[in-house]
Amino acid sequence: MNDFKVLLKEVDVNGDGRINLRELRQALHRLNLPHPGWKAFLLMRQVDVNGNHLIDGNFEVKVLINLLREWYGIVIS
Ligand SMILES: [Ca+2]
Repeated sequence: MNDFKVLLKEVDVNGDGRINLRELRQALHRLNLPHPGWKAFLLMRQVDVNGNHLIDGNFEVKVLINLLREWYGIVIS
């Protein structure tokens, strides 16, 4: 498990193993990224492939990690 997944787990406040918009915003905030609220909204729109308003499953996490690299240059190994 990499650091980002650890972080996601930490911000998974309700512990259901999935990340909602509020939890994503907290994750961006913890990473000291600018405009966490707005960016979380934009990220969720792209990452939530199955449209259930949660980041769930390895595929969506992978999409999220790719976007963080594209948008912020954050490399998560
Ligand atoms: Ca989803």
